[in-house]
Amino acid sequence: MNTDLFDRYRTATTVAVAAVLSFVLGGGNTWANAPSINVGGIDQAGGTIKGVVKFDGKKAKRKPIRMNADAYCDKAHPGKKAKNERYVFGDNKTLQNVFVWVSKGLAGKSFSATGNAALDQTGCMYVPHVSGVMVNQDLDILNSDSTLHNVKMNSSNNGSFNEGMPVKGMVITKKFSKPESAIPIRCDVHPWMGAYLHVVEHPFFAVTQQDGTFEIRGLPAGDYELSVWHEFKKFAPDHKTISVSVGDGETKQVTVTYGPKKKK
Ligand SMILES: [Cu+2]
Repeated sequence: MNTDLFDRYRTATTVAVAAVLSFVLGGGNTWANAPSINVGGIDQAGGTIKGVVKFDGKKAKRKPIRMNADAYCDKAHPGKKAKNERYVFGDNKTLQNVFVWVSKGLAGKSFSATGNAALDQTGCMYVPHVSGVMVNQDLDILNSDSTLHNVKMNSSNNGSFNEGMPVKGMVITKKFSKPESAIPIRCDVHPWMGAYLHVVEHPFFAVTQQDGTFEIRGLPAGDYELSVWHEFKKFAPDHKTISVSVGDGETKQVTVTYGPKKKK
């Protein structure tokens, strides 16, 4: 997958935001969920939650995606075909693309986003496949492909849109005024393209990497509940919420294990 352009774009955004935040806050990394989401207003001295999401079960085989309906897309993956991202496992029984967020404990506190989040269309895939933005944070949707994509979001709380993006390098910017879990994003031109966007009232969320890890930094000291989401409804977590308390400068470690959902 060609992610060069996205990486450059992301790096540029990150550097710009880091510069602004360094000026305002006196240096250091101040976003909770680098690299794709940059947010402000986070207390550097706060607590950290580190975690890993495991997968206990038989790893289902990921199917290669047939992109031959569009020669551009097909050629974008020479040799190795892109695979369906509905479930992505790591080598060590881990699960990628689990969205983790603080679902309780921040009532009465307000946070504002600094910098834009980004969603790229590259190699006829969405990158990242699962991501989060803050309420009212700008989301830049980029087309890095020399082919037509249309971005269709059907949201329950934030309205819907469907816009064509015919030109490479085109960017459209959207924002979402209400919290919402897992807004599906689709492209009508390429039926295999799919992504999910979560809209959160604060910056304390993360998406698991392929090794299952995630990290939420800069939390004000306090008692919290974390929630987890994964798109494949045949999987279920051992606990949907996790209670965790952090103090200033403290790091807590949590583990969540997904497995095949038990039949009722
Ligand atoms: Cu498309």
